Amino acid sequence: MNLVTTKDGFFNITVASVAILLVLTLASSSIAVVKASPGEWIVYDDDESDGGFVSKHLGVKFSIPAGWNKAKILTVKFYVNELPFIYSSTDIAQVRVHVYGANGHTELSSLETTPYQGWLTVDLSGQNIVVDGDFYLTIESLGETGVGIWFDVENPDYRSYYGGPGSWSPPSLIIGVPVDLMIRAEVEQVQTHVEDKTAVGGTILTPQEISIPEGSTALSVPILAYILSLATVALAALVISRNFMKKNNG
Ligand SMILES: [Ca+2]
Ligand SMILES: [Ca+2]
Repeated sequence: MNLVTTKDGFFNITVASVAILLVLTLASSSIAVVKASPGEWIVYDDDESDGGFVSKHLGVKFSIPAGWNKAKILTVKFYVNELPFIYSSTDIAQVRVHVYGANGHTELSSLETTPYQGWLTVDLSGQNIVVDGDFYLTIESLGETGVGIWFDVENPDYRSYYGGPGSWSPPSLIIGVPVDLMIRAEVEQVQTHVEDKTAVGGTILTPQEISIPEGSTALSVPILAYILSLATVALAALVISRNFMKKNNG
């Protein structure tokens, strides 16, 4: 029995809307559940330079924060005190920033940039470099002279090197005391997430690495379950009401 009344039309639209909501809710149950993770700076210097060290290639070995399994490298900062030059004091050479793995010679990424004095900041977030342990961040002069980096002598961490991949040496070999070259890394925790395969209507996904930038949010399973139950109750109520109206009208 088809009733062509204003009320019946209203119900048809409402039932269709609830059905769409249900479909959307079921589809969204495959959204990953992860927590936002802000970037964190790894710093081995005390923020007060005590001298500068010049070399063609120098860097620092970093360890990801305690308790982290994986980290994405976002930014590197080099405190430059002397620029590399090619032919004259006005002709500044490019530098190449390298990321090496824990062994100090497996290159994970590199990019060329124009150096400047002060905190030379290089964005590596677009390189999508994910590490699961130690890594090296280095700066290589592409000019005829080296590049100079400020260092700190207090509380040395024995992580600073000059030379090149496979042949790193501590600056103390030349200047006699251990130093921390002022090179810093910003990293973001990467969490490994396994999708809930029991979710109704959810797509079965394989474990994946998801990196959530600061300020991002993700819907949680309890919220989705709540929406789903509300929609189900609303749909049931509408169907009952409609049947009731049909009986009364017909
Ligand atoms: Ca110092
Ligand atoms: Ca230190």
